[in-house]
Amino acid sequence: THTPTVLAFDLGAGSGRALIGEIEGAAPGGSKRLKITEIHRFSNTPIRIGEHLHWNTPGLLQEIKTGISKAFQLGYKPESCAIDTWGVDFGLLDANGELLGIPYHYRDRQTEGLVEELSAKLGDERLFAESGLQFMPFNTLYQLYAMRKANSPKLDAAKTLLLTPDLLNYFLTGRKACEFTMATTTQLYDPAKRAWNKPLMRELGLSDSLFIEPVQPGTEIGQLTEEIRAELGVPQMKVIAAASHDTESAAAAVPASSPIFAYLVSGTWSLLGTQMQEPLLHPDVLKLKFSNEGGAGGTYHLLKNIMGLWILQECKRIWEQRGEPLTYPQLVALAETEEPFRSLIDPDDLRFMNPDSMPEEIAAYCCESGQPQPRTIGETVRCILESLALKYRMVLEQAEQLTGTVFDGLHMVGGGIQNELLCRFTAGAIGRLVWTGPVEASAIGNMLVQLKAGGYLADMQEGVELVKASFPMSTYEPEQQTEWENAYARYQQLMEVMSC
Ligand code: ADP
Ligand code: LRH
Repeated sequence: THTPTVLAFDLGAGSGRALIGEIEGAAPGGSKRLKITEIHRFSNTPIRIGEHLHWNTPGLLQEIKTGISKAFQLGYKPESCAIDTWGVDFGLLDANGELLGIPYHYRDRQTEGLVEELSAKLGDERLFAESGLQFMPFNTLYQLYAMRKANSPKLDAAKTLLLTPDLLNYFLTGRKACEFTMATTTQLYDPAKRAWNKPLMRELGLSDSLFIEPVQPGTEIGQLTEEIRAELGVPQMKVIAAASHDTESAAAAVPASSPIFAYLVSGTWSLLGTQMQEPLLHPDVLKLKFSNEGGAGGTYHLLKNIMGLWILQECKRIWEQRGEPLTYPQLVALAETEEPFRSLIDPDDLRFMNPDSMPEEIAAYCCESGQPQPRTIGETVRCILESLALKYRMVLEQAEQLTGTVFDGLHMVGGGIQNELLCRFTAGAIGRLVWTGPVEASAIGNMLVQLKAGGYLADMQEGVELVKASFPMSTYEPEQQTEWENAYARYQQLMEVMSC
């Protein structure tokens, strides 16, 4: 029997992977399952050149090529492949269709101060009404404005802007396209008008023809170019637009039992939100700093970017540099035996976006807020994980307030769910059930869009059913409710004091 097979590339800010997805039992009457096999994994390390931080875009393309080669060498026959990546970042193409310069990394410091500057110039209400987004300093809007202010010759020469997945798809197929879910991360796409915000582009001195008309997830971009097929020795393969924003691919694979549910995509970032049919452009969404981002299958998602496990990743990197190379399980084990709630931080304080030394930044925050500074690695990790869990409670309650919904629990997906202590803490902090799985939600959501495009799924809901049938979930019950309630009260006070 024919086994529908697709290849998914999921590129996170920390690492990328290639996975094969196969529908087993696809014969009529069989019970269908999605089998996933990781065939390639690589790290995604930013490169500092002079003052700027960049992505290693050619290196990422090379890893994607390796993934394609491996798939065929291993004997798989994927009908299509698709790429999802982190949001907001882009490459600029010149009039000959060549890449101009090396794409910037969203943690590059060129956008510092620009959120305040554009808010003063244009007003928060307008900026929000025309984008529906939380004003994150790295949004495409601020990056382009930074280039404009720096009189970037690259920006002057640019004819087309392609967001990262679209750029990589272009390298594979020679076709320029713009995928909808990524477009909605730019802060230059107007969700009410469902169109690019060209007046705003012109007002900021940006060309209004840089952006291409968005296409929906599932659109066929093209086939691998002849050059790539010859280089890799592989046959023809379709390249499909996934829900190319990794967060939205992950959200499409949440194994929820009802259409209204809360989820947390846990990786470098923590994205906590809920699926909607329409963007919610109420002023309270602006006040509580939530985003409306386009999703797969015509959905919109109301969610908040929380700084996430980036904080732990950075500490791990610094400790490694200082001669203490520890694995995640080792770090978690150290935290587990530490004293609870010794010190807490607001993970979303912008000081944690890209400090020189994360452990020192955490210590400084604790000192300034009159709390004991973490002295050991274990104390630091505990502080990070408890603070994240408490932040999740705050954001979950805000999501309920904005949508008028009560969620019975929280679905967690992504690499971060391998941190069982964080999952336990989250259940404790929110005082409700936490369901975890799958770890590879982004790659799976990517596959679902391809399988639907191939005619193997009627709609995205059938994809969710397939996920439920194929991957086990774990459940965490809330523990130590009195302790967590007390910690939350303390946390709320801390947020008030530190926001003054
Ligand atoms: P991204 O796609 O954003 O790069 P992932 O979804 O791969 O992120 O998740 C990466 C995070 O998962 C890491 O920051 C780390 O905190 C966590 N993680 C990965 N492996 C483990 C593990 N074995 N135990 C605990 N946590 C882990
Ligand atoms: C998570 C993510 C998030 C974006 C950030 C830049 O990987 O895509 O949704 O805001 O990266």
